[in-house]
Amino acid sequence: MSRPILYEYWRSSAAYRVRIALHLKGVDYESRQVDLREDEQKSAEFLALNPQGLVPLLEIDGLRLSQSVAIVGYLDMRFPNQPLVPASAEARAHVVAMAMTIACDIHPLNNLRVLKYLKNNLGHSQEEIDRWYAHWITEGLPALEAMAAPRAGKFLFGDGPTGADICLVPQLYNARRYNVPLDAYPTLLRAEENANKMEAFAAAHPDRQEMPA
Ligand SMILES: N[C@@H](CCC(=O)N[C@@H](CS)C(=O)NCC(=O)O)C(=O)O
Repeated sequence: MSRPILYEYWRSSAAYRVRIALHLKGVDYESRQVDLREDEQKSAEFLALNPQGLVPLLEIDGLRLSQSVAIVGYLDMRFPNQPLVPASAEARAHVVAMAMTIACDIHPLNNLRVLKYLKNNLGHSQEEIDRWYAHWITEGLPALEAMAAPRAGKFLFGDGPTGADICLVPQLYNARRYNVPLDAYPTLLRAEENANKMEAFAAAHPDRQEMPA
């Protein structure tokens, strides 16, 4: 296998998910930064790779894969060491539901293009945008805490990391950037703490990425 290439941005939480999965699977990869501050995701060059104009995009096995959850799923099947979803249908549905709570119902509302639209097209102030950002996190995390608590161990499901933790850690990173209080979510904080003790999660942290000049 030639070395996979991850088109990403150091602060992108969707890319952060894929970095965690690559590290958990022990897959060496090359990072190529797409500078979202400069709108490089909308350049003709990048749109030729991913017509959606979003990072991450992973080139692997002669394929171009977009959508972080789909990429994590591909990696999980391609490299079955350290499975990222439980084997039983019922536990799998639970873990995927937790991941989706973040990836479908919190994160997209706070994406850069949404925030830019609120500011540039609808004329909202930065203060209103910050409130918008915090609102969707504050609405989503209590539900996730309630879903996770009964079956969590060291991680959101049991004692090993799953796709749900892969979505959680970047989302909590975002929440902290916007000073969203997190004390009410002990299960989520425990999972985050245990995840960040693992080198795979630590190596994927934005502070450990190469930043564009
Ligand atoms: N559902 C997509 C979301 C990807 C996404 O929203 N990426 C953001 C960075 S976290 C992005 O590229 N934003 C650029 C923009 O909004 O213009 C995934 O999970 O990969």
